[in-house]
Amino acid sequence: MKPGVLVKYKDFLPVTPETPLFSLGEGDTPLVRCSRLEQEIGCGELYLKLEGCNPTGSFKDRGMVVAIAKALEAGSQTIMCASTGNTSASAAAYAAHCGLSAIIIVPKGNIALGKLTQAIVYEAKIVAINGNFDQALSIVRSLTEKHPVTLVNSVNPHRIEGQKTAAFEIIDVLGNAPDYLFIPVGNAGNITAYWQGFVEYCQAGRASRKPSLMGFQAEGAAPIVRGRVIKKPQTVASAIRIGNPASWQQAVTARDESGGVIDMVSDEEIMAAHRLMATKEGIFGEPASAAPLAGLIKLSQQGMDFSTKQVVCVVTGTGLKDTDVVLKSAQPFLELPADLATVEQALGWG
Ligand code: AN7
Repeated sequence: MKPGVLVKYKDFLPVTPETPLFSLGEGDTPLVRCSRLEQEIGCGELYLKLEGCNPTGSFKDRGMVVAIAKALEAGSQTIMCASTGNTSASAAAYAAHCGLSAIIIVPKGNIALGKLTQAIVYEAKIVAINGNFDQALSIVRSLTEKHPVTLVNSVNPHRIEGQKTAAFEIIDVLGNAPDYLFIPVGNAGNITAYWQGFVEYCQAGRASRKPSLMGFQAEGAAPIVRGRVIKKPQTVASAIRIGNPASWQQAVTARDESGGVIDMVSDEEIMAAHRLMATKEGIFGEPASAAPLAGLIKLSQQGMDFSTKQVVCVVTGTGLKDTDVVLKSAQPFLELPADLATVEQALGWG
């Protein structure tokens, strides 16, 4: 049995004797060496961290298990979040596992169907608003101040605490921090969490260096890159369709302290990387999860030399939640009668 994040990293987490310890199997996700992409890009060592292998299919489970444990410890009965989809899926699952009620607010029409399906099957109370994620988060912040409900968005510090364990795992596997960590940036909680994790592991003597953090937003939803709130964010990567990130300042700090960058990639670059990840390595991430690889390709094409560098890209969520985006642009495939000779001939062996 996998110990889960709470048990495995309890010495680094706000776990007290009163904190309930449970797990849906989050954490300990694969770090996959991608030699075909290394050749394609001209990268010394490239690893993809498959966060889609978490129980609800995204990195959110690492933070949610801690946030829910602390909510239980505090005697809370209901949790609430705004979400572009993955946070709500994770919140609803962990709430169900622990017998809590979950209320989620999502932007109508801009959440991948797999994620909505998760919230439905776990029987969260779902509110779809005619608005975007930023508006949903603003509503949730007000409601959780007024009512006895625990907010489990990443403005809840326990979420960040749990999510930092992904940085620990990378160091545990590689033996030290990589040169670069590429990561998508939406509400900016995860880049904040990774930086905290790398800093803490260094302080604890588990690593002798820290990586440069390379955050990537989508071009139509790039408030940090542009230095202003984006009122109507747009991108094919619905998970990071966020115009006013809650952890904006923390992300800028992570960037600056790590000597990294926060840059942006176009939807075309995201989808090209999404396809490359699948066809070159057999890894199916959701569009937002392809932003880091798109960023690595962009910087490499701009002349940045990664040929002697060790690079980790975080694939934050599984592609199975957002099949629409693939099927919409899919090439037609063969449809034939169930006849040996016909199939043989169509495959060119006729
Ligand atoms: C796959 O679920 O904001 O910068 O409400 O689902 O920590 O926000 C999701 C974000 C990257 C960005 N990749 O992380 C939500 C939500 C995937 C995501 C991000 C998200 P943050």
